[in-house]
This record gives sequence, C-alpha cells and structure tokens, in this order.
Amino acid sequence: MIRKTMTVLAGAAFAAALVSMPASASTPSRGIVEPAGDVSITAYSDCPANRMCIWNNLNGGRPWGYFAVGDANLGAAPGPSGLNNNTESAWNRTSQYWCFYDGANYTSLLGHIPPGVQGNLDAQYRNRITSLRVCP
Ligand SMILES: [Ca+2]
Repeated sequence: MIRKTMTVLAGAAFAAALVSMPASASTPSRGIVEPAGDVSITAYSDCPANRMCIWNNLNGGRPWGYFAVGDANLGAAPGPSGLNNNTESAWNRTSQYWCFYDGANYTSLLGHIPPGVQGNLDAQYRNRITSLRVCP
C-alpha cells in the first residue's frame, strides 16, 4: 500500500477541515484531507455524483460507503458497516460542506471537507469518524 504523509493546509471558514487542499488554496486553516497526488485513485471512481463518499483505506481503498445527507452513528445499523472509526479517505461530490465528528450524534467535531475535495484524511483524523452530515 502506498502511504503519503504530506499535509497541506486547506482554505475555508470552518474551524478545521478534514481534507487538506492544494497549497494554492487561500486563507489557510486546518484541513483533514490530503490531495490524491500521483497515487492510485482507481476506487474513487465508484463514488456517485452528489454524494459524500468515505473509504476504510487510503486512496479510496475499499470497503467504503456513501451518503446523501449523513449518518448519526456509523457504529449502528442501519448504514454502512465497518466504517465507524475506520475512515481514511474521502471524496465530497456534493455542492455543500460536510462536517465530520469523532462522536455519535454529531458530537466532538473533527472538521469539514469542502465541496469537490478528494483525498486522504490527515493522519490525525484517520480512523476516528463516527458521524457525518452536511454542515449545519
Ligand atoms: Ca470516533
């Protein structure tokens, strides 16, 4: 498995971003995703349009799940199993910011992923997400 450790700051108005954006982004703030770069991105192509997709492994590595509005607890059924505290990469194919939380029911905010951003979560945010939603 290819692992990247590069961290890039993200530009956004939120307290923290889950995904880092390219260095050219303005208004630095903390990001939680790294750019995909030149690593394999084959699995990213599974992500449907207008959905927030998350993967258990880096670089869009399966298994994975996708969401239209969010999930209050990845550890509870119904919903994608195995994703709780087990997300390492993501792609926001929606037009809205998504917020990600360490706790269930949208508690302990980790940060956000801006529209269109795809990449690996910054190392500090990997394997922690328990709930997610379109940012309120
Ligand atoms: Ca968690």
